[in-house]
Amino acid sequence: MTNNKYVLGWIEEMAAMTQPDKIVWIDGSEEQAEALRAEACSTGEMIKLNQELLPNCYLHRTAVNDVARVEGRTFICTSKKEDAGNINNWMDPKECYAKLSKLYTGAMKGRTMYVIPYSMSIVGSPFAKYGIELTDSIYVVLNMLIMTRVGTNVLEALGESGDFIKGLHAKADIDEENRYICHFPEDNTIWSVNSGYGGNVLLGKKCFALRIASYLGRKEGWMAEHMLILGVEYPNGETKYICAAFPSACGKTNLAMLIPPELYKKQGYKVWCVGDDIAWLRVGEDGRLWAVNPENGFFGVAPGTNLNSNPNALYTTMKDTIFTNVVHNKENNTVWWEGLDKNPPADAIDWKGNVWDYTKYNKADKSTCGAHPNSRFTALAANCPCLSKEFNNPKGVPVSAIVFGGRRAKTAPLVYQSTSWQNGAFVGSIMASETTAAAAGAVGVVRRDPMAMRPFVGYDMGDYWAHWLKMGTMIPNAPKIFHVNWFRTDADGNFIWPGFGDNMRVLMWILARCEGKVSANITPIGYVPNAEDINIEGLDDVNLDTIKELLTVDVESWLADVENIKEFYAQVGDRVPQAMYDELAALEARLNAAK
Ligand code: OXD
Ligand code: MN
Repeated sequence: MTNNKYVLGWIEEMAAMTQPDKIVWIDGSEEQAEALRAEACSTGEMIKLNQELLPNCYLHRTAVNDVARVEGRTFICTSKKEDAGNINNWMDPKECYAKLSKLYTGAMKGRTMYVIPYSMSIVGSPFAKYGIELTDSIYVVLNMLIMTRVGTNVLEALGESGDFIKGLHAKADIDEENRYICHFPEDNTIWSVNSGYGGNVLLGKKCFALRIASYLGRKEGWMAEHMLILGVEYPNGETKYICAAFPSACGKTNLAMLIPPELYKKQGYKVWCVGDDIAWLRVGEDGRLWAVNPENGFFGVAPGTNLNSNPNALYTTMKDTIFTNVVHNKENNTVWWEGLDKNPPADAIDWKGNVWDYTKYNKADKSTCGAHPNSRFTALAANCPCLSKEFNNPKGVPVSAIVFGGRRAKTAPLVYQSTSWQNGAFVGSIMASETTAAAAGAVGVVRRDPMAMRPFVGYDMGDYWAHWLKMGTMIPNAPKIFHVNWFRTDADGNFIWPGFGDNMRVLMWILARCEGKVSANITPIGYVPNAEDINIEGLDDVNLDTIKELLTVDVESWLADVENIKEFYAQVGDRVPQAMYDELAALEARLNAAK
């Protein structure tokens, strides 16, 4: 498939270590994919679903000990510990290569090594970066065929160059104790062993497109961010783009595929999805910031996805999809998950492969769920009904606004705008979510998750913030930066804001601000809307007083938050830029003055 000596030499070395019986190159063709699907079904690795109801859809179950990303076993292996920083786990590269080499030695005996040449972003685009993943899992191959652009054209585009990301994955024994997801940013290398779960083994996604790419972005002057990208089309046909970063479990995929409320729909507004998870951002010749989604599909959480919460995601999964760890509905050979509808199948197999009795399901006890709470669909972006026509534009889309968000019961208002790029980067650095009653452990514990990148920055967090600040000086026409919180609760703990499609009402204020079309109130934390400027037409349970409540800035709880931020900054360590400390001190002073 190629004469590239860097590619061939590296594969030879990895094959000598892992000792596969055969090596198969993945060419991106449908014939080869179909043969692999058939092989996976013959071994039980996948189950072919009802081809009339779910054409080209399959079900896979991971090992029960292997259902999520493992942050505790994820390492950034830079030669100097301080370059990985305090927030990441670090291992010395030499030590890590030696340790993992032992785990890889002979790990592919009796198995096939698949060679997957793939591109993140459109092959040939100025944004594109190439990778090769070596894996002994057909499931990984089939997922990569959905999530990235795979094929011989990648090798052609790479030519003789050694500039590609080398990813090695072996399932080995799926042994939790020896599971490692290791990144060597100085060597463009990722090694993953003893897992078969998507986030740990689809190396193009979190490992490459965020951890390694964030490192490359810093070196090369661009940004890799954990952000959705959506376009709002106005009735006159013009489209404005927004990138948004939220910690997990805050509805990123739902926002990316938002259905406009009737009020906007009837005027001709439309919302288009460019991406639901990752954005690569570069400064364009016109001085604006441009974004692409480097992925080719969605690796979305299934539970809770339904015709109300996210019809576009549900339609996207109705063909060409791999479901992982959901319920197998034996009645019609389809799938089910909690929150899909109110009709759990009577004849069903749960995510562990056991007979599942839905009458024993108790919402408060996750162990009774039929689908794992982190069960997933891997679906092609091309099948998404609201996919933006710019999805395949190699230039990307120009970004008007960057939105950060968190899950805060009281502190953060529904929306506010930062006062500058530097202040916006500070707002990103203090992003946080509170644990909810739905999760195990204490309720209301604040987890700081800067820019939603806490588990995904491939280097020191303080240096990452410095890169954000530097980027601000490189974008003459920078997007405005906002913060939203859909999760304010009343005294009884009920959500006040309806969320979902109605979030568009907030996005419209954000875009109006970007165009200078609406005024706002300056508060100690930034610009907050005049309550009248959030359009509530057609909302039953929300009136002007509700909006006023949602927009209040409670000085005391913000001052308590400032103390928590100081602790977090201290934890990030001595590379926190002085500008961030200046922003923090200025915030504290403004809050004290407002007491
Ligand atoms: C994801 C995540 O799977 O952020 O996208 O965990
Ligand atoms: Mn994500």
